[in-house]
Amino acid sequence: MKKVCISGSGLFTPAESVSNDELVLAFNTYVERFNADNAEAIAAGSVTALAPSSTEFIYKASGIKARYTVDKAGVIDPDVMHPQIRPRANDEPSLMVEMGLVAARQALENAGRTAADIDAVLVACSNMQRPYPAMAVELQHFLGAGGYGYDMNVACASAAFGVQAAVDAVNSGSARAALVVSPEICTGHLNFRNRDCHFIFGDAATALLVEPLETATGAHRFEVLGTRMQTQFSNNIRNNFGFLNRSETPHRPWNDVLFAQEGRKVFKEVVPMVSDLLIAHLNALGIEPNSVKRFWLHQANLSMNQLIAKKVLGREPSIEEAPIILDEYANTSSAGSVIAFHKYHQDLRPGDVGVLCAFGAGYSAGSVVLRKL
Ligand code: CO8
Repeated sequence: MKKVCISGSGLFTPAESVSNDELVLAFNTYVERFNADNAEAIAAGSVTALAPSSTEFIYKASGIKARYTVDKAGVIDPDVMHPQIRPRANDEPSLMVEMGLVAARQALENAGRTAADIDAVLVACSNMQRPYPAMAVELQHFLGAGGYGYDMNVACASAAFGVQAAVDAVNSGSARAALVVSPEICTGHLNFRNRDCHFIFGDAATALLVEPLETATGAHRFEVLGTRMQTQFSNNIRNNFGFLNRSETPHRPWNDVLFAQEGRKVFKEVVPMVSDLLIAHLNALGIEPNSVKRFWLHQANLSMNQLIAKKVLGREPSIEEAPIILDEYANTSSAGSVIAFHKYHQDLRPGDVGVLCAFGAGYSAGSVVLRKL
């Protein structure tokens, strides 16, 4: 088996950020209007009054302070409450590809590579802009790469599963080098009128380059010591959007084809699943958890990350050991753990071990153990 490494990473961050205060103002304006418009029915008991959201709750419950979005104006307009995106002609790059290209080019540059050096492009993310042609094939085209591309969706764990597929492809020789690109426009699938989840997600795109260790030349290379993936069916995080929506009779209500979750159940069930996975994976590789210098964890909830790291280490993690980006980015689904990796890997020393770990709907979880060269 060839030794394989991650030799470069890239990140695209949208220009506009929405603070909790701005988001809550839009939500509460919508709530006041709804309650005023339905005052009689609320008084008669046939409609339930909506409750306001709060900045304090959002930060305390999740650790999120802000999120980036592809369109701030639409998200914070109480009459709209979703991003508004210009429809593009078929020969223009789609928005997801435009975001993915920035991250992909940066990953190539950081690895000292060009598009000519790769022959696999995997677009691995939760939210695909369309079913076909594959986003990956479009990205491959605009990047100018040869070989092949395909899309894969394992929700928030997509990037970890993408790394495993890329490692397998490079190992087996089916690709010389492979890019794993995770463009996420989560705000497009978020119900900004649902108090339970209106604050959770943001938009971003990431990329990782996977290539043989022997020939990699990037300044920050990480040998892939092992990958381990796990899935377990759950309806606690669900999105019913799909091509059969048109045919379902009667039609589902619009809010049933957006993101929905039972947040508390997810928290309780995913923490043990992920910590057990990490402990077992490190054990199998003969690595003592306390010798791991960094955990680049999926970024959904601050307390969840702290608890997972605590279960793995047997003590509280420091912020350096398990860095947090969700205060600034919120949950960017598959991009989250890679954003943490991208921003917090340059200080590691040769020999240091780190774990990239992503988890989410499915349930799905993936662990990628890395050693700095
Ligand atoms: N403002 C004020 N109060 C609120 C608000 C709000 N915005 N929302 C809820 N409350 C109230 C509730 O009504 C409740 O009141 P009461 O106690 O009177 O019943 C109280 O606050 C507590 O509510 P919760 O129990 O819901 O609050 P939690 O402490 O559980 O926090 C969280 C909610 C933050 C959602 C938390 O449960 C959490 O983060 N859980 C983990 C979720 C998670 O990790 N999910 C992963 C999802 S990502 C994924 O895999 C899918 C990817 C797909 C991407 C699609 C993009 C759209």
